[in-house]
Amino acid sequence: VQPLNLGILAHVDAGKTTLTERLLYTAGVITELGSVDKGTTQTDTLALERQRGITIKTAVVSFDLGDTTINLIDTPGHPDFISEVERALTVLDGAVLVISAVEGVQPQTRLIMRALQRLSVPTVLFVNKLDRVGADLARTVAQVRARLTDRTVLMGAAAGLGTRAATFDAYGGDDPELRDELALAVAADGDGGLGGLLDRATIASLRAGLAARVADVAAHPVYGGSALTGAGCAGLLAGLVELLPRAPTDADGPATGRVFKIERTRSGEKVCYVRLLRGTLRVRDHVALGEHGVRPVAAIEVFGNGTSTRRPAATAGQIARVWGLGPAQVGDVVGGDGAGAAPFRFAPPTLEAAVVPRRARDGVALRQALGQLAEQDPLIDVRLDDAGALVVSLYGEVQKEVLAATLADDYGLDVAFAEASVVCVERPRRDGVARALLRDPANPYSATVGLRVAPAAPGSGVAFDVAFDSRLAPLHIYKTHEAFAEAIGGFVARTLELGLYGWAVTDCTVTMTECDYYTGDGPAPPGGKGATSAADFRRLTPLVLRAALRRAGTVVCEPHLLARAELPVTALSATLGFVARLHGVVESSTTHGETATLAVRLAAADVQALHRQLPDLTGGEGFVETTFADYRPVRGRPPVRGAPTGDGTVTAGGSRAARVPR
Ligand SMILES: Nc1nc2c(ncn2[C@@H]2O[C@H](COP(=O)(O)OP(=O)(O)OP(=O)(O)O)[C@@H](O)[C@H]2O)c(=O)[nH]1
Ligand SMILES: [Mg+2]
Repeated sequence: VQPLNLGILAHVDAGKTTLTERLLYTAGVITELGSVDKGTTQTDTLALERQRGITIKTAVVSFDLGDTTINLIDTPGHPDFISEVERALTVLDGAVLVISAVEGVQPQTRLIMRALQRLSVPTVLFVNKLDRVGADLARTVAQVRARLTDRTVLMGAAAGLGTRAATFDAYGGDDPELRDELALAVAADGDGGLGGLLDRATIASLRAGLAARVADVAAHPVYGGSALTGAGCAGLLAGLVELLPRAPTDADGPATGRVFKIERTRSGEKVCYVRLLRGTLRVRDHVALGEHGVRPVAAIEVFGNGTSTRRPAATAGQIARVWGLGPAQVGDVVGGDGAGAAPFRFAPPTLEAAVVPRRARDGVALRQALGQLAEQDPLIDVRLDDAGALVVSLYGEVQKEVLAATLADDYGLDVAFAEASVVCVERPRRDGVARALLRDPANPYSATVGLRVAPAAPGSGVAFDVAFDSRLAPLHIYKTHEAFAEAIGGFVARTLELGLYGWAVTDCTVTMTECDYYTGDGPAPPGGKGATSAADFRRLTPLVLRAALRRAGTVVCEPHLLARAELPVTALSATLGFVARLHGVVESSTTHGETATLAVRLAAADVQALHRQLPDLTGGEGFVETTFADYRPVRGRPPVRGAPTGDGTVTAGGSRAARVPR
């Protein structure tokens, strides 16, 4: 059997979980259909998910169809849980992007489609909820073509829209409509290769050609239906099996895989969900876990045939639940050379909030619990602030409530969150260079380190490289040039977590320009310094880097969001006035009959004000949705996090030094 790891992705509430349930039912894995509204589905299994009717964690269910094992990965759509989607994206062979035929293309739909395209994940679109009043397939497809991709191929025809009896029948055999649809796709494709398809004699070869184009992410088949009534779902399933490529299954050699989900069993055992990319993973294999060392695999379960079963091994393409990988974190690469593809990033969390236990004696337990939760979701990023309070990074209010409820339900911890505040970043203003020399008596450490920090493109993150005479690398301490560069790069990354104003420094390149050491032979450096050790580099690098950073100076930047508001036309001018007072930039403004749609870029700190004011401005008729846009320099005085020293810098004893161990 060949695995097909298939992600179900969409804006919140589009019907992913309902569709997952329906596909399981259609494939015969379950004989009774669960419902999100009753809290009885296969994938929304957490108590919180059932109470709230939203998906919070990625879940895997599987079934066999012919010679294919389909692993369905149901993801959350709420923007507070976008990091779950981020991780799922790295393990997919294909995706179904669900779009509601009533709401149409929504902000998260676009965000996800862009990510799927960037990662070259073959994607089929499913226009759901054809049974709901207001459903419109043609309008939705037109929106898809205008806002997502013009490489659509509509795979069938709908009837009875907006009623329980709505249907979607997939084209088959020689349906001329399919040829017409392909002709449209050809026109959009230019010389991309679809042109040749139309001339082919048989519909079979035409469809095979389409599958090849889907695999190349050059065409997106569009199916329609209703996950609730089941209309169109058998056709969708057949289309997925026909048109999406299978996972590569090269089982030779040692295993490489990626951890995309971690859960704890009732008894507290840690289970890692690993997508095998290459090779074979066996029980008792010792596997490398990136920076977390080497661990023996204690047990393996492989997904297939409706469940996951104990197996002695898992092979490339499969999804396995793996026991024994103690220190693993979500996102880790298991085995292999460690050089997995760089993880895909949506937006970082833009908020943080202090969390305190209501019972003072729960402090230690709270730390441990947050440490465990952070291992399942590295972006939770727990740290201690200067006042000794635990601070967690957050995407939004719903995530905050979910965290509080999880701490209460799973750990028996009653906590209070302070109001969330916006997390800024710092970017270097210009190049800054600093060095400390081995033979300088003022340098207390037995090493030479020279560093340059330079601004880099917005959104590029932190890069580290070396540019000194390679003969001067201390290979008697670090063995290889790579190991030395990795060690210094690690010290650099940790130092940059705390910039001049207390925020993390990003979008820069740090270059090691000078390096020297003393082996203990020959003339000793002044000040009675002994032979250079790893500790000298570990302690000196942060000092030099902070000096370089002070010379470069930094600009504090705050997150900006793109807010999309819908409101009655009558409320438009009042809303525009309010947005202007918040220094928002109107990117577009359109009206359809009575309704106006506004796209506005705003500082994240001001978005709350818009949320609060909108009901008043629009008589309760407006709503607003936001997505992360970018970071922009703060207007006016830059906010400082941590204890300021008075010279525009914060004490290095600030928060990051006191990271919670995981
Ligand atoms: N009428 C109708 N309702 C649907 C359909 N599919 C889903 N729903 C309803 O839409 C709501 C959301 O469905 P879910 O399956 O939870 O949507 P989701 O995309 O998984 O939501 P999140 O995981 O929270 O992002 C529920 O009330 C479903 O009953 C459909 O085809 N027709
Ligand atoms: Mg769901």
